[in-house]
Amino acid sequence: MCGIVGAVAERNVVQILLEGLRRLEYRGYDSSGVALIHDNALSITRRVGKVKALSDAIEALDDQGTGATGIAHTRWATHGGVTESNAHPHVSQSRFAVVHNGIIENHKSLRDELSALGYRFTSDTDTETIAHTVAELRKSTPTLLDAVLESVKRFEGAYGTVIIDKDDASTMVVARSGSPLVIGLGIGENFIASDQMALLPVTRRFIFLEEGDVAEITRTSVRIIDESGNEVEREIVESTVEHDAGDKGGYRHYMLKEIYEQPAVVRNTLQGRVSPDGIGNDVFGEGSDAIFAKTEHIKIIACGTSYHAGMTAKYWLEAYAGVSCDVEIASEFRYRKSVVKPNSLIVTISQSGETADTLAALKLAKESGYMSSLAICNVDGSSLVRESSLSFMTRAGAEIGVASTKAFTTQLAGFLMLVLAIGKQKNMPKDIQQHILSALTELPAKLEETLTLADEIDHLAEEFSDKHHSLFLGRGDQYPIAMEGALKLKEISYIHAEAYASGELKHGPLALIDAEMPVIVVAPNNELLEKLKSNVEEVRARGGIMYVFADKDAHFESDETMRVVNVPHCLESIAPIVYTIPLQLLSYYVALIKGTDVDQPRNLAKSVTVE
Ligand code: HGA
Repeated sequence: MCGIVGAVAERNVVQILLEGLRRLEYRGYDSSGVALIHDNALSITRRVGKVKALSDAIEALDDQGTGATGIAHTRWATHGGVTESNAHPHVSQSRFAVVHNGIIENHKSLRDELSALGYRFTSDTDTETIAHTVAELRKSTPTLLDAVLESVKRFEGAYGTVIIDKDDASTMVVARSGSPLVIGLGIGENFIASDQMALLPVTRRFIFLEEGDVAEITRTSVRIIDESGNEVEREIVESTVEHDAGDKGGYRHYMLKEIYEQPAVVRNTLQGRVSPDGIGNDVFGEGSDAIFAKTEHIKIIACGTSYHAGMTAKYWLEAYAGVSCDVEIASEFRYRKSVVKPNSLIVTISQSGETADTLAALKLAKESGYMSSLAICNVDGSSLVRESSLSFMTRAGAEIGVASTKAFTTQLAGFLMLVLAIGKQKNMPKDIQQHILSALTELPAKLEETLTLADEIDHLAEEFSDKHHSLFLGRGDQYPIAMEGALKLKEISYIHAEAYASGELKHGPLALIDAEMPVIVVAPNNELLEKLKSNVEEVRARGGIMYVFADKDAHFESDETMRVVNVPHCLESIAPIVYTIPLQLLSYYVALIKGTDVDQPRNLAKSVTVE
């Protein structure tokens, strides 16, 4: 999604801003731009396409981009097409420049009001209303900070925004409501960004702004006004994030690197939390065991891949720990009236911890009377973690590929630990506990073994090169894995893929089966195997071509209608995690053949900070 970087310094900040944008590139965007103040003049450069196009354009300028105060942006369009005039920064009165992440929902009425006052709009974006509103209110306020404090009262929707004024290069003013912003503290210079990742080359000291905060940032000072209008001090956090966005570690794509990192990051996620003897105390945060003892129901809220992790967890929590659980898409939950069951725990899942819909759902859940909240997240210090009572870090490390891989498998490992932690409080049968402990102990090695299927899957992928549609089938806790497999294929190869619980085949999708519609089946050797085999026969009888990822003991044989890939045998509870790997590899190799942009697929963005 959109990225913001800003700086007030004594030195020229243009390269800092461009490097910041490069570090946010992985999130997906369509255009970018920079505004710099130099000698009381504002210079704006914007380009459609990659940041490289922007940096080339800046290099070609007479002064090659000069300014000690500046703001920069990568845009993922929500309002207005992908054009240079819609790219940020937007400017009012040749004086105020604005970058913005989010959506100003009342932009139409603001546009009408401002146009009536004589402001001329040069873009189709909602963002331009911020620039003109600030310009208008600056006329009647003593400082830019005051003008922004007045302006935000008029905005409805979500924003993280940064505003500079060419007549006062000493200051930038920022406002956060529903879209994250972090202040980076330097020595004699200060920065702003939508993600600390952008500022790691210049500082490791950060202030995370909270909802409703407006801040005035100069080279040597930071003033923060909270949503009640009080000046507040916020904690300075020393970042521990280690990340070099430029490092693919010898792999062709970040996605492939991240697929191969899974054994190691799953091992990290388990480290010190679970041993062959059992799960540690309060692994999900201080007081978590006491909360789990009282928990009678779990509500899981998430989006996209994280939602599939939640769906898998529902099968596990109910089957193994005997705790009732339901799972809901955040964007649905946040806009409907729902009933809170007694002693319910809300569990949110998000790789970035900044997913707008999930954050809004958490806010609603807290207001609706859930007993407590737990965030399963990959980014420490993120909004979701800060706003939840309990948290569990997945330790997947920075995930750069837009299509999530290692974040998903570490979320699943986290959920199996949650089963153990809750089960411990609920007298889960010893044999189930022992099974999960043994399964988690063997998990990293099983993932490593499964990755050796890469070459076989690479060959298989060739058969997908001319396909436009596909069907993924699974049963039980493999149904969400089939959904995740279909999502991966859609995301990066642009092949239409649907997933079905295979028992649903005859209720509709069977009508689609023919030789042009590959059917991908996940078939571990579990108690549903015979049922699944019947579904496979139904597909075969209708001339379908199948690709079956199966346990050797499931006894599937390759023939002219079926290609079988034998997945290493594993204990049942970890099978969903193990079977995720071949589906990730399949989508990756199909995307390679299709020649798509694997790490930044079209139209998609990482860290979905708009709803
Ligand atoms: N609404 C603005 C910004 C979009 C955004 O935040 N995307 O992540 C626009 O369309 O320019």
